[in-house]
Amino acid sequence: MFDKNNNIYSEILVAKNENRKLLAVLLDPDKIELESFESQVQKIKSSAVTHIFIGGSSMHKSQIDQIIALTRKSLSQPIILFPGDPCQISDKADAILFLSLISGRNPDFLIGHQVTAISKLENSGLEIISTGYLLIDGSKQTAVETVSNTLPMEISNPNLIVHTAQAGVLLGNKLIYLEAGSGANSYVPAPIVSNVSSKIPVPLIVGGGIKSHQDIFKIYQAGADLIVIGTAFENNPNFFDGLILL
Ligand code: 1GP
Repeated sequence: MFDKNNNIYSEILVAKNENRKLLAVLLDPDKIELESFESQVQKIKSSAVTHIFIGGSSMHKSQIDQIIALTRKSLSQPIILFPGDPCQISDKADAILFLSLISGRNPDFLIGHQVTAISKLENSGLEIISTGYLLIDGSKQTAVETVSNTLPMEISNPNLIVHTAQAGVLLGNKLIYLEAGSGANSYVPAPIVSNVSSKIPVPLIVGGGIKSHQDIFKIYQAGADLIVIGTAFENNPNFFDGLILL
């Protein structure tokens, strides 16, 4: 049996309807040093972060359960898996972005890993949120591109990006995620975010290469409902200081 509750998704929908912006911090278990993790958690605690995403592109499971336990001890935000591979699924989280890499044409990342994941998801209690995931060129080869063996979509063809997002919604995805890749040199351009946002009824997540508060507000203004920050916080534990959401 799959968990039928959709509390986390419902809250994201409510926030979208109220035009309340959401912010996720991405914690990559392979990059976390357990010794310094508690101080990172305290920084998140005093920040505007609304959701915790856990995951990465690497194939190693490493310390996911432990990271979730430490996170849950101090933080009340929902913990959502953002897995690069089924081995990163942990039933200790609250929900999972059930991703399909719809920008690519690699069947493993469109349906293969999803099928493999079922035995772990069934009876896990995780809220499962189907998410159409689009990798967009961020001027740097990123881990998603390497691991998935797919090319990012060119920003010179915005119509194809919009149509892909629309097709993702028609296929039943409840979220669309525009991803420039972790550590991208450039984030998804605001006009593309705006174009996609105006054409889809579901909440829009944007991440990859967002490095300043100014970038964050620009992308919110363009229509993102939830922004994901990974590298900027890894590089600077004070990154969220002074950031107040709209
Ligand atoms: C990656 O969108 C996330 O999947 C976050 O990217 O690490 O560049 O913030 P950054």
